[in-house]
Amino acid sequence: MAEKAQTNPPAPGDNRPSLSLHVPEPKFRPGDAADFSHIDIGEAGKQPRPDETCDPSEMRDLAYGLIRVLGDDNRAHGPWDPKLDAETLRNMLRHFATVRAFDERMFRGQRQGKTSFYMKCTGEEATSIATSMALASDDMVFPSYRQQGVLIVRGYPMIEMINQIYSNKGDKLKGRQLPIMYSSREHSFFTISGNLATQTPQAVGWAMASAIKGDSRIAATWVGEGSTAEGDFHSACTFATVYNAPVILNVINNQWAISSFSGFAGAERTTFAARALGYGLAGLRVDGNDPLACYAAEQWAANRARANAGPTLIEFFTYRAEGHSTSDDPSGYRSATEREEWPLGDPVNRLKNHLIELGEWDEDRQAAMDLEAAETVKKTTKEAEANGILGHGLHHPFRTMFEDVFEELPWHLKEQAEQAVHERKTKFPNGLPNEGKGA
Ligand SMILES: Cc1ncc(C[n+]2csc(CCOP(=O)(O)OP(=O)(O)O)c2C)c(N)n1
Ligand SMILES: [Mg+2]
Repeated sequence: MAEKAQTNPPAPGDNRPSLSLHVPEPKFRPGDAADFSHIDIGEAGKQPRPDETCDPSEMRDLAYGLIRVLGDDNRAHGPWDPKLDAETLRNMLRHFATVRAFDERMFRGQRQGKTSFYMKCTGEEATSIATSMALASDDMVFPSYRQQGVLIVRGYPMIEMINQIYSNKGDKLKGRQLPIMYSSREHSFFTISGNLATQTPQAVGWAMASAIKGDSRIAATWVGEGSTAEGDFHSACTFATVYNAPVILNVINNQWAISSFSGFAGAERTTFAARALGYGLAGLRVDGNDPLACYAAEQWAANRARANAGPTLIEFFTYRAEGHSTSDDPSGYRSATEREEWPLGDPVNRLKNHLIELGEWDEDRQAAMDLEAAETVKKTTKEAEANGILGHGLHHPFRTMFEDVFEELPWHLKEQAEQAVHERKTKFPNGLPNEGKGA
């Protein structure tokens, strides 16, 4: 009897099969040899490019295939070739070099204790740099935390980024945001939130407001594939399609959400681009490591939005080449050979090789560009360090944590502020160790 109660089998005479649950498991774990031969990456240049105003039902296959422009021969192929001139391609390559150098230095800075946290975008650079180059500089962007490339493209001063990462006295956000959660109204860059996917309905709402006002600016948002499992993302898709909002929903499928593989967000069942179909949205699936394909897809979606032809959901299929953040060690949960076996290569090398193939670039110029990028980042880091680094006390004064929320501070917060400052002075009459002019 006791056993029966524990296993809860079907009642006697009931021949219905017992139900079972599927729990996704990644294909490879540490120690396994990764093998991506099951992934059909298709051929560059083979995907059709429909008119930007076409009905989503006419472009169904584009949600399941992979739009690719750069072939193994390093040449651009097919109707999605954005036909960018060499100067623009070199400019894109320079942004790549800058972001890579920046990521390297900030990661090292975290290890040296200059900041508490950093996140790299290694391998995914094209999904923010090439895409944002295809937008107008005043289109409103609602990024996630791995789109530092957008700020670099928009010319946001690098020192402001580092001041924010160091939470120092130059930090315009006054240390109130986690490092890398930038914000710049002047660069039409919405404040990054750590609460995953909240930016997606915000982007759609902004796009709706832009249309209501009769403005010409569109909105674009970036969200990780893992975050598409959040309810916010689905609300965003519903509002976008219902009101035909001028918005682009960029889904960055880097196949991992910290240590959870993309299967937990639905990747075993269908593509992320295919989600678009259920909502009646235009859906594109793109080789996210192909800078030309990324540019072309974003440009297509921007043209569509500007023509009031509707929103687009774009899945960029890519791979998170490094750890999730400085707090993560991927060797604990995924195969070490995934990065080298990943079939879509490295976006920086692919663009570089394309320019070399065109006779517009060479390895010496690349080495000089990489060096210059590293020097610029180093110099700017030194400048930012003069404003303080983590724990050196050169942060915004302690009491400022009570400011900037209310136009006039309510009495109870005034009391709390006074009490907090008083207690701090009592406890640390000479200031905190290493503290500058705080409190
Ligand atoms: C609502 C919410 N849930 C969980 C977290 C913790 N968290 C931070 S990043 C992350 C993984 C997100 O993965 P993905 O959306 O694929 O983006 P990626 O990091 O790969 O760029 C999680 C679970 C969070 N910040 N917010
Ligand atoms: Mg991810």
